[in-house]
Amino acid sequence: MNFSVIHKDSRTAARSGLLRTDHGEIPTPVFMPVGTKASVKSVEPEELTAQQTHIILANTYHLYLRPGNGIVGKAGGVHRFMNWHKPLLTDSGGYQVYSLSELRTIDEEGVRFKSHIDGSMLYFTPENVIDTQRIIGSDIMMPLDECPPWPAEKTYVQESGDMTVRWAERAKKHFESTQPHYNHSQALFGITQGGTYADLRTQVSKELVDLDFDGYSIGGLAVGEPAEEMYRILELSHTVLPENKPRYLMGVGTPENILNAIERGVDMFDCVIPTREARNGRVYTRNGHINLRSARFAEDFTPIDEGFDNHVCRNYSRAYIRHLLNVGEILGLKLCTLHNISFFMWLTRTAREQIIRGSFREWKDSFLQTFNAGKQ
Ligand code: PRF
Repeated sequence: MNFSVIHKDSRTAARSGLLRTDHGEIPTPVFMPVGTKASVKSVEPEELTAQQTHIILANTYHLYLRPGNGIVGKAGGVHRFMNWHKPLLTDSGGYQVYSLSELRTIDEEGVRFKSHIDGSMLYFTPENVIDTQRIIGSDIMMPLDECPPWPAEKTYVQESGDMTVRWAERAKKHFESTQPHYNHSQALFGITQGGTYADLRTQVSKELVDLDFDGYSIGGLAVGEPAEEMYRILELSHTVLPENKPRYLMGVGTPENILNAIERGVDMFDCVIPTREARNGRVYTRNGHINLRSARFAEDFTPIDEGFDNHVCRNYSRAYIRHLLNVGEILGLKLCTLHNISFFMWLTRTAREQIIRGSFREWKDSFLQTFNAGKQ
């Protein structure tokens, strides 16, 4: 993997870059649709490509539980298994263990937890989640970390952050002593923690920078803290993380969060918002989001976003998609998903173009003004 910053905004910390992997190039800033279980729900890989998706995210935790390393290995890795031949990033599973499983116990060695599928007891260590990601064959891997809740006592966040750094060191060592299983190289990012405590966040970030990762994920944010707190930590991260390495803000977010994070130097994002909300009928337009299940769209034969150039807006009306949702046709969920993915890809692509053009700030302000004015 190789990353270059191509253009730096003169008035903000925003930058545009190019991330090169053996599965292709990723222009940044970039949004990564979530395909937790090796599927972006309801969408085929070629349809993702048609919506200009460059990279997707899958989860080590889910794939380890089902179908398991044996089957993923026999398939020749997740790219071949799911027929997605562009870049793939995997989360380590740490975060999912904390949010999904019961009975977890964390100690220095790793995290023991009960599977949310069959109740069996499982164990993740910094080393074995690297092994699993070697089998998955993701282009970009994440180390095991611990994401404290918000708010949390400072002493807890400190101890947890220190442990995340020790785990990152073990992950890096194991990464360096193992080889990819397939014919492409794999990168390993570090994940910063430290909650919203500036001194802890700085300390963890610096220690990870000393370990020299291929990129840096910013974890432990968007866990319930006010957006302003998150932005403050991003500003701090910008000053501590190396300029020539990609920065990935995990699990973010709304269009507003994404643009504000780009303004503060973030390059990569993933979030379930576009895909999950689509399945509840919420679709994004440049005038805010609307819910297509609403009766007020019953006779609205205009596209979701008039003049928005994507497959769904060119071919279908609000009334038709509302009808599909109303009668429970699965095509309704799929069209909403395709549209939202296309919208989020447009958002980060346009941010990139505006950074290159030198007009990011103005564009962002005017986009958000229109977007927030129309929100309902
Ligand atoms: N750690 C990991 N994955 C994550 C997070 C984290 O802190 C977050 C927090 N927003 C989302 N996904 N490993």
